[in-house]
Amino acid sequence: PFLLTLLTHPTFTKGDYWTTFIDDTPQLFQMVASKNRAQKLLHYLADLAVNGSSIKGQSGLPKLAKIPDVPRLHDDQGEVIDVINTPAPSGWRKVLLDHGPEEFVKQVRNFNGTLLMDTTWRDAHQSLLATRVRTYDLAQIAPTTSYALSNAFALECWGGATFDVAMRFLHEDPWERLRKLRKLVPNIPFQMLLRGANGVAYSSLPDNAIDHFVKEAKENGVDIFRVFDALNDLEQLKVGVDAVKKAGGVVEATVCYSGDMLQPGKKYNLDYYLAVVDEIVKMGTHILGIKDMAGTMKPAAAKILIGSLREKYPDLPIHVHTHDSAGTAVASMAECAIAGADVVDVATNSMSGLTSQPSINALLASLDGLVDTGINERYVRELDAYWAEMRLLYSCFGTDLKGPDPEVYQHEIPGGQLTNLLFQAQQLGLGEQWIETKRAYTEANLLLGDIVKVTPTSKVVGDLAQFMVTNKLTSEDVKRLASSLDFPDSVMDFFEGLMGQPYGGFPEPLRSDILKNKRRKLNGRPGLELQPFDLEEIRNNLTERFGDVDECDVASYNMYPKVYEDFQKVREEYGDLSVLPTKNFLAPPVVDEEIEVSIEQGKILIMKLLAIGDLHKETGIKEVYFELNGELRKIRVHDRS
Ligand code: 3PY
Ligand code: ZN
Repeated sequence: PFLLTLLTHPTFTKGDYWTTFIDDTPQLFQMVASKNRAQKLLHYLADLAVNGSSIKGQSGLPKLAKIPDVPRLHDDQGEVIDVINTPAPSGWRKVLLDHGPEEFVKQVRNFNGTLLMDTTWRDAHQSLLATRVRTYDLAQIAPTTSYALSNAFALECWGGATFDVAMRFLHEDPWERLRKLRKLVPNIPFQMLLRGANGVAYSSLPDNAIDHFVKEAKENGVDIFRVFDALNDLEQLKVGVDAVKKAGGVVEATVCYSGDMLQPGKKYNLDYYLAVVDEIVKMGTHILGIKDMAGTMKPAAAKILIGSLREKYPDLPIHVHTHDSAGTAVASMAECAIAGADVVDVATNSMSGLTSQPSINALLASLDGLVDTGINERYVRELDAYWAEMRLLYSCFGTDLKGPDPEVYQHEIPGGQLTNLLFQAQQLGLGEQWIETKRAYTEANLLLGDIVKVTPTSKVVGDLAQFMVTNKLTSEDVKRLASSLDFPDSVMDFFEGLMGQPYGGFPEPLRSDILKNKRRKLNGRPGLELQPFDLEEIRNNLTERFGDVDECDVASYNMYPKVYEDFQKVREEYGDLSVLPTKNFLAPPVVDEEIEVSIEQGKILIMKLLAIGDLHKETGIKEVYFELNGELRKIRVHDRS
């Protein structure tokens, strides 16, 4: 392509070139670069045209065959607000940037009411749409969101599973997402979910990798870090907390709420939570997070828990997170607000309910006349029109969950995992399979010692449950045959101690039987056993292999080495796929449809599929013809059918 560009450049064709032509014409290289990018995108579209989508978890095509409309916001006089050219009203981020974390949380605590965090960009789509919402769609709605939610405490937009899924399944760079959104939303704090000493991975990393990751996250746009440990292991939690402190971020050290504490005889009861919070307060945190990942905090429990904490720690800002799996989240969050929580989590209406967070407008209505939130009810209602269309656009990733699951108080499956397991059971016809999965999950949890279940420990319980169902094993069978069974890796990791120490210790003799001759037994913090990463060497190594890399690439590689390598390979082949509209990322191009893509400021590509040639039987190749900005292009694609 370089030679072709060179030969067709007007200067060259006129013949009046000279030897320094290339040096004096740097735009030539830019032309070559953007032609390369266009060519790579055509390759992706051609492959999609011939072989269909290879995006994991996709079943069928999007129900919406267009780019969703960006809704318009109206002011009190009914006039349309020009959100692109009118700077959004300044919000809590200005307080944070002007005065720092201590003063920020003081003002949050002094706010006369309860603030809201919107989780739509992270947990809501993680819980409902397999974390598949792409940067393209978030960026489209970002300016409107920045206006509509300008008084929100924060937007949760990063961390959790989004990091892994962005690279692994969407082939996009999570860091680029963060930077892009940050630019578009300067006024609302950004919050991320950090899995303590696991970072955004599934088991512990060396401490220096966590410090490095958090530093980059802060520098690239995260303001507030919700740090949790899946077992409420304080040593593990502290690794994340210390990393955020060092990076200068707002620390939201979090206790995970597990099960219905109102039921008698529960391992995780009010005394347990109060004791954990005491330790968290001693550790030093700007905000206390309470993370009800399965949505098992009933309204009465919310009132007691938040009420007790409020009384004990009058100055401590409290932020509560829940899921609506049981259908009670609006009521619970209303109780939290009334009992003195400073922030509660909600999602936009069309991305709320079921395994996601409670609906923002339902909570606003529940609190109307009782508790102020600072949120403009009309703006968020108008904003939601976008997400109603997004549900259609991402319909190929949704599950068919139709209503609340009252059994969540028994099985305690976290929201995101509930959708996942349901999806798998659905493939097998739901019915008995689903009932059995839930029963096995409850049994597996008890076998493991009734642990706190959230990533990564929820995966351990889920894997063990599926192992038991597949191999038709009862709890008694597992105990009896423990030393000879070939358990899933996650179960082995858990028993080894790689996810930290569970409250009350590991169940014995099961642990010893399972680990026998296969794994060591860690009884302290796993990070103490891990060698620090040589970050410079990693960077040099990545530079050698992939060219231009930065500290964010190093952090991605540290979290997910293999996923990062695969991501780089896809990028090498297809370029930056995040620029494609979602419909064109998921659905094969249609003949004569114009696909418009902006690859950089002022650089628009218009691609149009013209025809797909016949299969060359000997080579298995099909030729796919496109028009690219009016020029004919031919792409050869291997037919994998
Ligand atoms: C995650 O760790 O991804 C979670 O959402 C836990 O709730
Ligand atoms: Zn959650």
